[in-house]
Amino acid sequence: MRKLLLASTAIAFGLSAAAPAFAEFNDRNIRVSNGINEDHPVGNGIKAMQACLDDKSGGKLKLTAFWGGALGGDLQATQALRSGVQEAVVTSSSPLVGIIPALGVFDLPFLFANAAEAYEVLDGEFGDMMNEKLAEAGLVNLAYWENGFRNLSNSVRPVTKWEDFQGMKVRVMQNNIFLDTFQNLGANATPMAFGEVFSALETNAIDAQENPYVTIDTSKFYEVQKYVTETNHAYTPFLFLFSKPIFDSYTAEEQAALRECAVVGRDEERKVIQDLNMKSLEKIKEAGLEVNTLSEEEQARIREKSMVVYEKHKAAIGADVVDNIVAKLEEIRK
Ligand code: TF8
Repeated sequence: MRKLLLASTAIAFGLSAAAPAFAEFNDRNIRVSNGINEDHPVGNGIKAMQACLDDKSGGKLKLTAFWGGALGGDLQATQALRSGVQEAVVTSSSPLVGIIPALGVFDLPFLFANAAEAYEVLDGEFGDMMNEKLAEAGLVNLAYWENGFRNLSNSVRPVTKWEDFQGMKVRVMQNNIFLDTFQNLGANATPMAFGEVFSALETNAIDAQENPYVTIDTSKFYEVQKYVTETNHAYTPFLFLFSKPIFDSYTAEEQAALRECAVVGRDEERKVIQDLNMKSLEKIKEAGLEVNTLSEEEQARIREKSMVVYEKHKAAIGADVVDNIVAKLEEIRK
């Protein structure tokens, strides 16, 4: 017994002398701002990311998530990252187009046809190119997480053709491409921060909004809406952004762990969204909303009508960026 004890003590000392555990890691409290609520799949992604970070850093890198816009909206939180006063945010790309015009490429209507092609573009060279532009603006994108395909909800009438958008007061993200897409369909589009949407719908200041089913579910928009149409008009990614000034002050090991674990979190989040999407739709139906789809002809008609938005915004986004993604998508679809 005594021998055994001595032996194991020797091993313990030997180990700690050779390599003090996690010496390259410091205690870090990483605040992660979210506009959506904790029961959104981003919550699952952050849990998976934390488990990965615990492994890699021996519990030294800690994520503290804030939900429901508690640390401010997407844009406000992103500016806090740029000036180095907050560590991280999970945000849609769309409200950031005023800072990085090229991100507007993801707002072009009907750009991606399905999630698989979005993943290929975002997780590949094109996504890396956008990440370089983000870095120039003081933002490190650790990974592209999923927001998802956006669908329209409203409180006035079923929407099954583009004429139904006529005069409808639709909240859009603070972004000119979304504004034009909905004006072009005849809607009365109103840019608004996400945090104001629920009460604007509740008080009928606006009639409609557009977001993926999981957001209509977890942000409880179904409580204040009567109709939903599966429009799939855009796939806007989430970015897991880190403050570049803060990131640059971290050790190489800490940086690598954050990048690797953000990808682990991304995969979990995407998986949970795929599962939850249809469950959220069921919940929306059970809450009494009328759910419509667009006929194939109508889908083609709306898509056709929306193509003017590409030409109109191409120069502002960057002609090279638009041509690049269009060519990439053609290649994927071959
Ligand atoms: C929107 C976005 C938002 C997200 C979230 C608040 O409609 O889709 O749901 O950016 O962070 O503003």
